[in-house]
Amino acid sequence: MEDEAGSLPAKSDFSAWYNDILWRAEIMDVRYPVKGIYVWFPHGFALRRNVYQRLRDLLDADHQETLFPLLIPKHEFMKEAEHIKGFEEEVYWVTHGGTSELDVPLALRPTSETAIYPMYALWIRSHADLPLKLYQVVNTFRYETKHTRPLIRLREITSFKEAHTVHATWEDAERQVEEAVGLYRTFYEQLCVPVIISRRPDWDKFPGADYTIAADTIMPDGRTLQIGTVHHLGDHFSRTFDITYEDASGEQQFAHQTCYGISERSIAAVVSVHGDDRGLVLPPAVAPVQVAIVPIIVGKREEEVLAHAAALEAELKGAGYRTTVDTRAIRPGAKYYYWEMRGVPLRLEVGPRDIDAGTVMAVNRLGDKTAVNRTAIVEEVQAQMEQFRDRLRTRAEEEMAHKITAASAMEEIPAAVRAGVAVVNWCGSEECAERIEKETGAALLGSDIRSRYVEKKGGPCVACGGAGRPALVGRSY
Ligand code: 5CA
Repeated sequence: MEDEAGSLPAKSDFSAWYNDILWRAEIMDVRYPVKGIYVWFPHGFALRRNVYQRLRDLLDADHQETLFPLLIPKHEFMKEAEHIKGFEEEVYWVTHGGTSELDVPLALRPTSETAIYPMYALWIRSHADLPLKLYQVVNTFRYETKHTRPLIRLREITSFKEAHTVHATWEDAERQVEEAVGLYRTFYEQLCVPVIISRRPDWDKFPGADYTIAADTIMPDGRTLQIGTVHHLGDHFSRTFDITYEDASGEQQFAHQTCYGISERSIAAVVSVHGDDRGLVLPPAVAPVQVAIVPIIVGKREEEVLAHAAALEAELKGAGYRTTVDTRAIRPGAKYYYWEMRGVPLRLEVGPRDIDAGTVMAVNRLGDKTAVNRTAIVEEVQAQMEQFRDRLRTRAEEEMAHKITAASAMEEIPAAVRAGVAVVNWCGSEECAERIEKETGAALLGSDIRSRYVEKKGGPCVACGGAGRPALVGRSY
């Protein structure tokens, strides 16, 4: 086992590291024989379950969960012009039932607006039915033509959380957009993953939306990863699908809508932002195993040590910690390596000497070692977890801050985007965004940046010199 330690590529070679860690830490198996489609290992799935539980808990406060069909009839799918334009190259079609051709071809949902909204038209009658806030966690299919990558760019997105809300007015929907942005912020705070919120340029917004707000994180190689989007749909879809309600004075009105989605990119972010040369580093909130107890067995006191470890496990499990004792007949060093690779936040070592001293050796996944008091173990573990989480968050934030560079001239952009993202002033025109892209090779990702790492001051546009406002320029996944 230990011999393998050297073979996880260094994280500085991010692409190699990422590919390798997914199987070494048993997250995804990429050997499934369909391009862009991968398999969750049980350990990866346990991580997924914990991550999505955080998301569900946040949503369940004022959304209801639902489940809509995977198949969408062609005539519904083709109703909203912008939406079709955005997705037509990405849709998988089911055209046959057995050997007979279907009368109505069926799309595998690339997202579910056109599955959900015809039903919303039936369900919504009056202003009393609003707001309506539903979500589902489903698989969606997109025939991606860009380079596919596990957890990042999938043809079967297995963990698509999509929320679809309906409101009486445009302003109500706008408020919902803000709430959703807040919700995503909280979600990523829990994962200790720093995000930059910005507004996508119009040509990059969701097909059929008024505007799109995105959350991006910066990956170790400096490229950005869009890990959540919130869309104000205005009344585009309600006009198409005839989603109307009777207002207080008895008039029929078109509803206003939002939708917002998160995929397993959230897990790619956790893996990539926190992991290191030794493997995964997982925030306690989502780690499948939070505490790994390693008995140090020497000489005659084996039974005593094992009993001690079992009692420790029982106590921590009782306190709600996902705890395991590693009793395998392998050397402690091999166990350390094994649990480090899987990102376990805290390892507890107990041997005869610790028993005699009334202590337990606590080693967190960042390598901090402390002898803690056995009798107060639950409080000690809680304190250790909080400290670890805070360190993880601070470390991730510092790394992100390092990757953001202000660039006041076009020539400064290439160096800035090699390290991460450039913050430039931009006048808002597509022409200037195109020039930036042409001259620097990096894209204009967003404006109206909301991030404590970015200064809010405007200035002359880096392309045309006209009045500009801060915008993000970078290379994205
Ligand atoms: N209906 C809306 C909101 S649910 C929608 O589909 N929005 S989206 O197209 O922007 O997707 C939501 C999020 O899913 C994106 O922000 C991105 O983080 C993630 N995502 C999109 N395509 C893929 C893909 N092929 N693989 C993995 N994640 C993806």
